Amino acid sequence: MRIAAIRIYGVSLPVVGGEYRMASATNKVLDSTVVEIETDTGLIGYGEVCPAGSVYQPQHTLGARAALEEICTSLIGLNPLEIENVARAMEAALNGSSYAKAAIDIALWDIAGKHYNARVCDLLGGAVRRKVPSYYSTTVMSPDDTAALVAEKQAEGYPKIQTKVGGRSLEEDIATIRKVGEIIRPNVKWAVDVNRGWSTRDAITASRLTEDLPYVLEQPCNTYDEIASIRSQLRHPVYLDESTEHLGIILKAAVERTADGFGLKVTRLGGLTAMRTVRDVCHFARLPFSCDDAWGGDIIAAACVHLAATVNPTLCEGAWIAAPYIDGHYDDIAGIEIKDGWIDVPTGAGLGITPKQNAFGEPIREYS
Ligand code: 0XW
Ligand code: MG
Repeated sequence: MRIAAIRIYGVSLPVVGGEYRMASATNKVLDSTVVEIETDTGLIGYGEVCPAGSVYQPQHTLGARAALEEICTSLIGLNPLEIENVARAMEAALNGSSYAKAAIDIALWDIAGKHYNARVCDLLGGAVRRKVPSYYSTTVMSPDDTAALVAEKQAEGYPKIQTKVGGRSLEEDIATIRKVGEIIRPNVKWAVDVNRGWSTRDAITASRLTEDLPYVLEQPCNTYDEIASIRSQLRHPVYLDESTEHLGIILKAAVERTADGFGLKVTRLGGLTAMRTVRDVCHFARLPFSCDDAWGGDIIAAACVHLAATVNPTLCEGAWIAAPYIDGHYDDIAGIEIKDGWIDVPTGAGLGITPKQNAFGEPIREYS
């Protein structure tokens, strides 16, 4: 089997509810990039990368598309089942931009699943369950609004809630944490995600002033080094998210015990192949992690869910997907949805997603 053509689509995903606010950025519309790989046997695989704007992390939409422009021509004619060989060809064509290569990598796993008539989770080692936990992530809001939304979402059945803070006064952040602390149920996991928004001083202060509350502190400061330097002064477990740019950081954090877990992004780490290794490292180090991406539709959501299905449940922090903030699906029948806070693992071969006719409009680039 050979790669016969690669088509790139740009898909605009307006945020339901108007905007998604984090400490680092507020987004109203997210621009996703869908990769469609067609083989000479007629099999088609899909991948997707959708950074959450251009400030959340160094990855951004136009960067992904420029990187794909550098890479795609050299992949025509390669065997898509030889995922490592295709990865080598991508490395030979372009240094870095793992997040763009991730979209190709995901499409290759989709093709492999369809070829071997297996789900991507089966190829990744096997699913340990039929549905995976998700978590609800609030946007930065007032203390009362945040607490009201958290109450609603935990009543819906979400096993984990992530509350966003940062990008405003520390007093309001602390008041928000306290309000949520009044209503969060003991059996619901809780992360406070600062999205890089606090100085080391703010992080130490906020953690100490709320030390009675049972949350995990996610990416409090901008860099790994900042977080490592205050780690022993914090009163809460620490998860790294934006700092996890590559496997090396995960290894370092595991060895130095700088983090108690991770919020991971499949495309930032380089796709499902890289995430399989990261998963195994986290299993070995007994560090919990989530299987998320920054944003995107059914394709990236399916990739996250397949991966999460293979994670040891005691270490699985869930799969976050953007579906609650997106109107409609690429696949109206098997599109990925959250039901009562959990997500069914797709049952079809590959990613299990069949995009409807014209789901992405006309391609913006085509290589053959
Ligand atoms: C909640 N997320 C998974 C979605 C947004 O892109 C931010 C991200 C996070 O945890 O930082
Ligand atoms: Mg995060």
